[in-house]
Amino acid sequence: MTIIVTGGAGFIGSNFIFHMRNAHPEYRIVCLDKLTYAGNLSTLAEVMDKPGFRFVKADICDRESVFALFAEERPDMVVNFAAESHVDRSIEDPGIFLKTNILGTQVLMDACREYGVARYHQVSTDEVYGDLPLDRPDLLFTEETPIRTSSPYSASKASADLLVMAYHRTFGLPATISRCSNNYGPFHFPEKLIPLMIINALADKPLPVYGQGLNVRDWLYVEDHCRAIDLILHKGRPGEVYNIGGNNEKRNIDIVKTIVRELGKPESLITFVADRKGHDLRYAIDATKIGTELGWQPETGFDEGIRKTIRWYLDHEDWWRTIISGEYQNYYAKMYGNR
Ligand code: NAD
Ligand code: TDX
Repeated sequence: MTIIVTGGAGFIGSNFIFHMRNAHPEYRIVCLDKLTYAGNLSTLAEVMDKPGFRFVKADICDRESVFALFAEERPDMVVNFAAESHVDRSIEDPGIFLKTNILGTQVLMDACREYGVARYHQVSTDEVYGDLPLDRPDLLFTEETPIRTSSPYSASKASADLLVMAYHRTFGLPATISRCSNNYGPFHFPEKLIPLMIINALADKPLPVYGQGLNVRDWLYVEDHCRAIDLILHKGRPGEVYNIGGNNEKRNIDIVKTIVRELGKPESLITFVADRKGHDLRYAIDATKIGTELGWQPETGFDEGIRKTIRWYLDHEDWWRTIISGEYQNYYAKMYGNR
């Protein structure tokens, strides 16, 4: 069994590679990644020279390179994590989101068709459903919830999902889609809420909470997401969408207060800053389908998961210090300088 994992040098893709090597040590895993600002080879250090693993630096939009890799590897399955993934960046510069997230998906699916790949899995997001009101806790996203996107990022992910369904129906591509809620855990890039707050708090820097911090996200420990994708690959039905979520809704302000408390830092570090444009109010996933059909349930509760995550950042300072030492400083100044 050979699986091509795109975007495997990023947060969830790398965790997925580690999961698959544990769960299926006999599989060959080929990671295809462009190594954008979000991709780091140091993340894959522990598997880099191991048998059964290969890293290839390439862009999923580069048809020639992608087809050449498929011709060489003849993969049985492809899992596409490669994407521009940060909402704030998509508000600054949407173009690259459309290119990578939509056209890159097309290239991968064309290669799957050409080489008769048995399963293409698209890693999507709950953000394709738009948002839910804060005062209706009874409402959740199901797989039937209409697509209604808010940001250029979510619009690009939704476009890719529509294309995947079109390739399934028109060409019979054996494709599945998963739509997961917010992940957290090791190797999360420090532009995202949880790692950014951990790293700023450790340096006693201001903790920039957008608006009043009342927006709600449904947090899932990354390993639970990886297990769900593994199950969908092996037991999911082609043409189906599976929601994945943690049943763990939290307001941003409560997440930040938890981090501050765990690190023994003062709440006075919390700074309310200008809100994100078009900021989605609340995400909440109904994961009944994957529970009933495939027997998946989240295993790591939030209290345990956030402690493990904070511990990981304390123990892996080299990893994040390298990341925040370069271009990240320009990004931070641009995004937060006048906020
Ligand atoms: P990430 O930004 O940490 O990693 C993305 C990876 O893709 C990086 O290694 C990057 O180098 C690579 N990449 C980017 N453009 C590429 C290209 N053109 N060709 C090849 N590689 C490219 O992202 P993440 O948080 O790990 O998210 C992975 C996937 O999961 C994305 O598709 C995202 O939409 C989805 N998702 C993320 C979350 C979350 O909470 N982080 C939740 C649901 C879904
Ligand atoms: O500095 C910050 N301050 C703040 O208040 C940052 C970076 C974020 N926030 C808020 C915005 C959101 O309400 O925290 C919440 C979480 O923000 P992000 O970490 O940027 O995640 P989100 O926008 O919810 O999107 C994430 O989940 C869905 C991932 O980045 C996406 O890739 C995934 O599809």
